[in-house]
Amino acid sequence: MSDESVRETVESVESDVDVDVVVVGAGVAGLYLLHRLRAMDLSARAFETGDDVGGTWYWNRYPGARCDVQSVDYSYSFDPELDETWEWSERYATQPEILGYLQHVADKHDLRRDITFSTRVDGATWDDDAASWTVRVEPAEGGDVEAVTCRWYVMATGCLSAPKSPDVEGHERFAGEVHFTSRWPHEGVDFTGRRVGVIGTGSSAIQSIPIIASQASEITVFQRTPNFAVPARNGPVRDDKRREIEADRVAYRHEARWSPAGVPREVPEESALQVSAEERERRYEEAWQEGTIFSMLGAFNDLIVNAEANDTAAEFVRGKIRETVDDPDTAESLCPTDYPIGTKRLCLDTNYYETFNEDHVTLVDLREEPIATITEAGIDTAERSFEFDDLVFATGFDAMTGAIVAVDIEGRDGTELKDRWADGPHTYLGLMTVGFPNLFMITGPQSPSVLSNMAVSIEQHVDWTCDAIAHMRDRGFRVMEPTEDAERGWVQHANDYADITLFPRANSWYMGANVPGKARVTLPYVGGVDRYRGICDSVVEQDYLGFALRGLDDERVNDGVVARVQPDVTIMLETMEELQIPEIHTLSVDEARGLMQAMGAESPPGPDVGEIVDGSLPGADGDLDYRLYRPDTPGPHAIVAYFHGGGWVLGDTTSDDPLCRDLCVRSGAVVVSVNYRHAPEDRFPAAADDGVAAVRWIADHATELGGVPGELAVAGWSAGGNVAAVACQQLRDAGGPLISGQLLINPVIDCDLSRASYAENGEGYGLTTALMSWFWDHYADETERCDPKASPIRADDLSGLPPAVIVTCEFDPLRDEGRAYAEALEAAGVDVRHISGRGLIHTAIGAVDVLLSPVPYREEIAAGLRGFFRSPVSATASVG
Ligand code: N01
Repeated sequence: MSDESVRETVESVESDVDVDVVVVGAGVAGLYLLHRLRAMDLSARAFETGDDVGGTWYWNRYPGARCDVQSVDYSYSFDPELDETWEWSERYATQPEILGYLQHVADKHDLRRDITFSTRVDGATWDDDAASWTVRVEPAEGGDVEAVTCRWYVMATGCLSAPKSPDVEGHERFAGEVHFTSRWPHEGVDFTGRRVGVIGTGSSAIQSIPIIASQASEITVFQRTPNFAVPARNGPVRDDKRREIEADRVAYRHEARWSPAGVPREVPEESALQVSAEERERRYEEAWQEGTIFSMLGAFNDLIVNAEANDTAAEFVRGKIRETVDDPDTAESLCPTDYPIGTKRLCLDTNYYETFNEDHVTLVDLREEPIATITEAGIDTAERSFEFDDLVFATGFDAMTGAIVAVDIEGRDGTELKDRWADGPHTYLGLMTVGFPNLFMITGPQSPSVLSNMAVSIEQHVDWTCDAIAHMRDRGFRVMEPTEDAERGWVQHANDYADITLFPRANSWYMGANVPGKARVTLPYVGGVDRYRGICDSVVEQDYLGFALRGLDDERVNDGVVARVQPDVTIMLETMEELQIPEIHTLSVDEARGLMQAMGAESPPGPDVGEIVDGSLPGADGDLDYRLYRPDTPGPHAIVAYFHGGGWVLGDTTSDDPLCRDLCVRSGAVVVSVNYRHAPEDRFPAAADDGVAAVRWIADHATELGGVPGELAVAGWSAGGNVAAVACQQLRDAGGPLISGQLLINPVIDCDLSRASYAENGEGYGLTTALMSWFWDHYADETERCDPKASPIRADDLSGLPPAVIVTCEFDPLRDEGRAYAEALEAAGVDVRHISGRGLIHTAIGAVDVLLSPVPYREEIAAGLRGFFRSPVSATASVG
């Protein structure tokens, strides 16, 4: 399109609406958005229910309200002058100071002229033909509804702005004063000499209770779930922090943008379980003294993914609570025990726990005596009646989605957003949602938002949104919308990430669990600001991957899914790249073996089994070592003859140790891992012949190995899967022994390296095409490779083989041959269970205690193994 025609299109695009962009909300997000839009020469109107700017900081005026991220970090970075001239009086500024800052920004950039205050947006409807939104606004106190049309509609409504309705029986009955922390009177409340009841013990309550207690004659705190709080240690901005920022402001802000939480800090490399108890205690104490919400959870790298590690931090904080609170019963009630620390928002406190040592402060543990009803005079619990002058509801918010679905947003074909999200939010990148074109959300669900420094996430979302609008405008597109695949993929990725963390274990507002009837899903994206920013950038670099763009007579659909590899697999691949591990196919065989052994020594050992016995058995041409893993349940057990991976070149009885332990524990079977002969010393068909000989010997010696005669499966991973598959064919042809089943995990099944999975995954996912060629070259001559003893899929007859469990992984070059074998076996009448590892790579299943995303597959594999056997087999223990 020529520049001239682009301009004409743009003009015609823009002239048919009242305003280019409607923005809902004039908080931190709305203000910056207005500033950006103005710089882009777009007309914009923001509507704000409050009578001034500030959003969260306008409404949350309860005593003690402060930010829990240091103010030097929780501030805009877009205006260097502002950054240099605004002085924060404290590390954690009070609500009035933060509000003053936002008012100053609005004044400095003359933003108020684009904002209509005291106005509520109560609906918005998309018109597909006109490619515009009609937004209905009305005065906050009621009055005539105005309709405003716009091309782009942005919800900058905040994540914690829709107060949760008070879901306590009888709440409307109370005759005294009622206050909500989220809607505090502007003139403040004087509690001097009054009897106050506070419901809730989240951040708002934890900040306000000590201050209310300093005024009230009596204060009673009704606690349903205790929270973890660490001391804020507020005071002037610390010199070291100030120096760090002033040394290089640009670099500091850059580091924040590319950090996991949006605040520069070192990322820990060690597990809490890797260090001594003394060292752990020392680091937690250091974190406790630091006074930030990031220090405690950032003390080690696994506190939010490993329950055992997490409990060390939780116990440290419980210890502090017990130390601080004099009355042991009250201290115990204040100790959270039923969710991991950090999976409910960690609170930052000033004298919260100390407050409970004062005589006029009472804690009521609602788990022991639930509220029966609120009465005219106060609160009746199951045990007692309380009378109050004031009731404070610190009961929280309908977080992340509440403020968005509070507006009746009607997308294409009349679909209501609240209906589409009834089972939880569906978004692409937390920015847009299918069926609602040109609707952007700033820090929407499934973006890092509340798990990060909001100021950093807001700027990133505003920038991304403005860049997307500019992209459309400059190319004459009027409509932008994610594709269904892209959105489905993102929701999957966000859920996959949450599932490898401990977040789902808490009934938190992160999970939507605080609002009765709300769908339970992890609302924020847990992968971190840095990773998320990288993904958003890569979507743009890939020409807006996952979006459909439509102009007047032009449509471009760039369908696709971003972040398909499982999150922990991605992290593992990144770590391997950072370590610059040499590519095996560039090494000599000895070097490769040395490298594999060194890497194996670094791996976690896998779960404990009942017993490990090393021995040897006769192979096809000499003795072979084996290692036997026995469950800790009474035998005899079914037996699995196992063959390790390593491309017929690498590996030994110990190289698949973690996987063998895992198979043993989960399946309840004895696993005998046999070290067959390796190439290039012993080339084809040595490994295949050894496999057959070993299975025969194990079958013959089942009783003495502690097995049940006749209950024998054959299993293997990678080249070991090849050995296992070949053994099944050979033994079928030889007339026995009878094999109960074959478990082939990412098996090598064919010498053809031209399948699509090689083209797709032959580089960058661990096992490469070059390495597979290296393995084949060492193992077999070209002329031998099509022999079914090397490429079992090429056997003339696949009927009569044992039932099979075949595992393939999405990002494995060997994926398609495994799938093809599963299909071929099935076509030949063999009972086949095909387990397809979504988002996994070749080495994922075996990375026991390294990767969590394959756990459900390991469980399914073990179930498949158990299904091979006639006698009941039970798993010995639960493994993570
Ligand atoms: O709300 P919350 P909040 N009966 O949901 C209890 C941010 N913030 O306003 O846990 C009895 O955390 C509820 O109990 P339970 C920050 O991100 C930041 O305090 O559901 N109790 C809980 O104890 C924070 O996380 C700052 O069992 C009921 C409390 O009410 C988020 O806002 C300051 C109840 C609600 O706690 C929300 O914090 C303040 C019922 N029916 C807030 N219903 C900063 O420092 C609810 N509860 C920046």
